[in-house]
Amino acid sequence: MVQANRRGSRWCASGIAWWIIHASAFACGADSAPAGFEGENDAHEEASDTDSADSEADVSIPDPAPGTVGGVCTVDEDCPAGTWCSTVSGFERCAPRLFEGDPHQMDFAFVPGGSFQQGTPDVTNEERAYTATLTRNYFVSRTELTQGQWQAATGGVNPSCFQNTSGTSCGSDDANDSGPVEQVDWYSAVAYVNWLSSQNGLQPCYSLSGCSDESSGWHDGEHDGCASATFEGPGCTGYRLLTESEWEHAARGGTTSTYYWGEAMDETTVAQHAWFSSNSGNRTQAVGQKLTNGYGLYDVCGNVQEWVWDWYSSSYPSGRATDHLGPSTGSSRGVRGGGSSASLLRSARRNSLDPTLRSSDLGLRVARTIP
Ligand SMILES: [Ca+2]
Repeated sequence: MVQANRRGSRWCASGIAWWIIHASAFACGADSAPAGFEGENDAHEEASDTDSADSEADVSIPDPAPGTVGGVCTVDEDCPAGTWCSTVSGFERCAPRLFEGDPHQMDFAFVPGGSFQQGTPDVTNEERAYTATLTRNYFVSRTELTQGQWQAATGGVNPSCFQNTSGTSCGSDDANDSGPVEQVDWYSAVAYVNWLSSQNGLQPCYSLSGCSDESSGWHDGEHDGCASATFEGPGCTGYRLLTESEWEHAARGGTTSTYYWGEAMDETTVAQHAWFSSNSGNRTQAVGQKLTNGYGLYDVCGNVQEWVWDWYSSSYPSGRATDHLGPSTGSSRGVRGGGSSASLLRSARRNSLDPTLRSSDLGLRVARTIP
């Protein structure tokens, strides 16, 4: 099922591929699901230790007190050390401050924990909805990680294809600081967020072992793979990737609609919110130009796809689950938030890819649990 899910199409120009590797929910899902599929798990599905399929009531997570980490604020002086008052109107919160004084400062949005319906109602495919509960509030970077931010971490190494600001061929002029970093494999994404934690005196959230290219490291975005990767769990205080459940909750921005802007899928409406096949010019675009969702996040749908923590499983938990981390093993990692066509920009739409894959439409977004 996982391999069958790796359906792809590509846009090529000037001999360089702008890969749109997408698993079509329509091609792989409900239409061909056999009777009795619902409730069955594939070979990779294995509940994680922190899962609890239960009958608990929905939980409500307290909002951080004003002036504490994640709390509302008016000016920087309201916020504790290591944070600042995010200045975007309507989203003022004491958010982490990275790279003090650096032009590539990362801006984080506050996402409240709680319960929500993850997936799509009334389907029996890999999006079959369940009640997901997230027991923590968390920060999510408001944009996809940029090339400038990646280079600030790597001393200028840029793995991206679209280092230029125009055209459909890979460029090497390094002029695209505001473009999303891409051609980053999953292991390099994990190594990057661990690096962010270590730079800021925080607990690294992942342990990688048995990596095949430890000599060259993660800076070039090309990790050939590791024997194992372990996650400290959502209680980890450092920077990390989102879990798939956290990603969808953040992407919905408080909505239950098909798209975070509602149900409209006409090109004019979609183009106000997302870069996709009709308006992207078959390449990535600078982050943060479209309308945000309800939590202040840009480009959650469209532009690059974003790695998440979870191994992919073709079924969600049945009923309810709390702090779901996905299966404990697998062959592909979850990828969310891309989509070449409007129908693939749905908040519930899932995808997965080999964790060693690098692609010019595949990057990451950074998260952190609010203590
Ligand atoms: Ca995206």
